[in-house]
Amino acid sequence: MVTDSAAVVKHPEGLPAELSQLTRTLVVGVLNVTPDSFSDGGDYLDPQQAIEHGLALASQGADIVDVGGESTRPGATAIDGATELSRVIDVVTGLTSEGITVSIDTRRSQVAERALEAGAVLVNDVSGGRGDEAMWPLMASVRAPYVLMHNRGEGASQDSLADYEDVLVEVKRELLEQVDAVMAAGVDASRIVLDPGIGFAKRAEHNWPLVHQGALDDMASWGFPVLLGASRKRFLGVFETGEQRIDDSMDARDALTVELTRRAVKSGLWAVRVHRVEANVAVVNSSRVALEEAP
Ligand code: PMM
Repeated sequence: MVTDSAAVVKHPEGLPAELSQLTRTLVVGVLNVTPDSFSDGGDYLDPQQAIEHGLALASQGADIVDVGGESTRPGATAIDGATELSRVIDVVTGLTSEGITVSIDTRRSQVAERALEAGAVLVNDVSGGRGDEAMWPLMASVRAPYVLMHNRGEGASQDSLADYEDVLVEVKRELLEQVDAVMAAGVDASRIVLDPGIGFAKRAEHNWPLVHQGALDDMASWGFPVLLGASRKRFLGVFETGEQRIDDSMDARDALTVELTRRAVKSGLWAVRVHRVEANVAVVNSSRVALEEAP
């Protein structure tokens, strides 16, 4: 029996059958193969170490391992497509050959295309299609789902673009405008996943309202599967009032991330993208237990 403790999720078309038959929120594990991502930069730059970490995320219960080769942190060093490709391609191949379900976190069509050829099942584009004009034609020609994230610009310019009167209304409007554009480029609506882009062109005062239960409920009604990527982000270090938390350790941010996963599950969001997989999987599963045990 379905109660409001966890809503049934909507999947995009084009996912492998093992995932699309699940009725719960999926857990996407973060695997950054970069020297400079903010929380795990440099940890997995060696392909073998990256593959081992990806296998560990999957064994902890990640439904998808999201491999990225370019840091999106404001101020991160820009790299070219060849460098990004050389970081990720062996890792994607190594994981898919072990039967792991992989997504590719890239704004470059060239990287997306090679990763799909190497067995990745989804393209996660934090640029919302602004990073490479060949991305949408590529996505129109393949079956894989496409994560379209809200963003207003690239790199260091992002902070100056964080200007909102009503962040939820504006994020929704801007994302749906991008949906129209990506569909006009030939991508089928059924393969689109939306993402509010927590931390992208947004400060803490914009991120917090986006993760209120009511806002997540609203996102779940936008007509598309929604992915939430709040894990370990900087805004978790401050209260909603703007006051700094005394404990802003990664452990504290992980604990808050788990709390947000609980909300995402309750709202029926499609997936959460997280660094600490085990604790988030536990929340997803305990919500399901509550669901199954409900009278
Ligand atoms: N955040 C980051 C990278 N990729 N992808 C999606 N879809 N949504 C996000 O919020 C997102 C992302 C940056 O975080 P990281 O450096 O911890 O990976």
